[in-house]
Amino acid sequence: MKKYITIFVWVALVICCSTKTLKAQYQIPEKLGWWYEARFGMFIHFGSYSYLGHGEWAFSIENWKKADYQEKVSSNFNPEEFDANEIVRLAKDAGMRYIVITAKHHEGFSMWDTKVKSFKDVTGKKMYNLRRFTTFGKRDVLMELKKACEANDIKFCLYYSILDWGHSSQKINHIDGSTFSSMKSDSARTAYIRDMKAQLKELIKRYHPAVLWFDGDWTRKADKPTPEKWWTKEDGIDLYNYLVKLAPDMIINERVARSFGLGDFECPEQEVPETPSNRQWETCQTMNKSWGYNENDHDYKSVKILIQELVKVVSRDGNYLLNIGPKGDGTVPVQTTDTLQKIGDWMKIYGESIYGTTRSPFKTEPDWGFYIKKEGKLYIHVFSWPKTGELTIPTLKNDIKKIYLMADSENELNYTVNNGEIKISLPEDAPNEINSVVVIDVEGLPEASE
Ligand code: FHN
Repeated sequence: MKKYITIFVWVALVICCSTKTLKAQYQIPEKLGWWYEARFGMFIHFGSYSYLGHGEWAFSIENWKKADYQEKVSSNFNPEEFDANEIVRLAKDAGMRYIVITAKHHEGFSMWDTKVKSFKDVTGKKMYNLRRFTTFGKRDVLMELKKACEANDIKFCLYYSILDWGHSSQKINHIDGSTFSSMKSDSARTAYIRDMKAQLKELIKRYHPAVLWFDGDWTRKADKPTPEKWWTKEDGIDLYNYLVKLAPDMIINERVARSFGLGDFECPEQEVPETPSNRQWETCQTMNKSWGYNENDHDYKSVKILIQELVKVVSRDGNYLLNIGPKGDGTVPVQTTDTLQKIGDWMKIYGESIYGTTRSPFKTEPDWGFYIKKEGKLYIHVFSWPKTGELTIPTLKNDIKKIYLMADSENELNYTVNNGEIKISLPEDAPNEINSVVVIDVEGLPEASE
């Protein structure tokens, strides 16, 4: 008998530990409140690489010499058709509530009129930025976008690359791909970090970004900097502390030095973590395969894939940052605007099942969709509509008030509650071919029965 009890206990332990155990719901720091509720944002990769139209890594992948790239690509960048109001309208209509735009990407071209002297072109004679290095003139595209965001209740945020292939302190590292840039010397490193902080202070004082989104922090756990591994965890901690002194309410991602638990949120990229994290997170995704405009990349993901990925991310308690790559003239590719329009069509009906929500209350995920919850509501996102006319979900501890289709809230659906299951009778046809939402109105925050 004892043997059977032992086996039973062992089996029970295996089963309970084999489901995706939810980590305890974490506390959201107050300054992240708006960000956590927003759930859905627009990423914009826009820089002199947009003029070339081969993506934002062209300088590296095409092995450009710095002088050639700056003369043939950057100096010709002329985004005269850039229309901040149109871009913000696209974001708003798509249901996006914040915008992160590249202020400086890896090639080091600054999108604003930086006064930090070391950010010059390869000759050392001209400042390497949109205002001073091109014929574009006096317009400040970051300020234009900031103003358009403010006029439309969208949060304005900036991306900044820590590594900088254009800066005299570094050279691009094709060999040791693990770090992508090599630092000339220890004194060059100290000077670069000083000047990078000066640039960041400029960005904060001028644009007051709601989020500073760092990238290009590739490093191993190098405790002592080396020419190839010149950015360390300590540097990341120091950078974070420097920034929060300048702007205490500004949100900063973990890529001040990733994988050390730094920053205010984790940012996996082009993937959805299998299990919820132990702190807030955001994943970023391209619409095609490129971040910066790539004239040869027509491989756009379907609207269905993007909407269903947004839902999956939110069901696992993440934010979704979907990217656009405007062309060199500043216009947005037609496939991008078309995709945003279609996402917006879905969000106009179902957006409330995304905004201000949190992860699924259940330990496991069904194979036909995802659960998302908020106070008083369980949103059942059904990707594959049941042919049986009935949807079965686990019971909740909460009292059920009513069950209905989000797209038809006037007509209540019949349901039964038995043996740990809620069975909901559904109409034959799905209200939405990509993702229909069934809503259960409950008392309080939805809680799984077990
Ligand atoms: O190298 C960058 C890349 O160009 C792009 O900016 C993405 C988006 O976050 N981040 C890095 C690749 O992981």
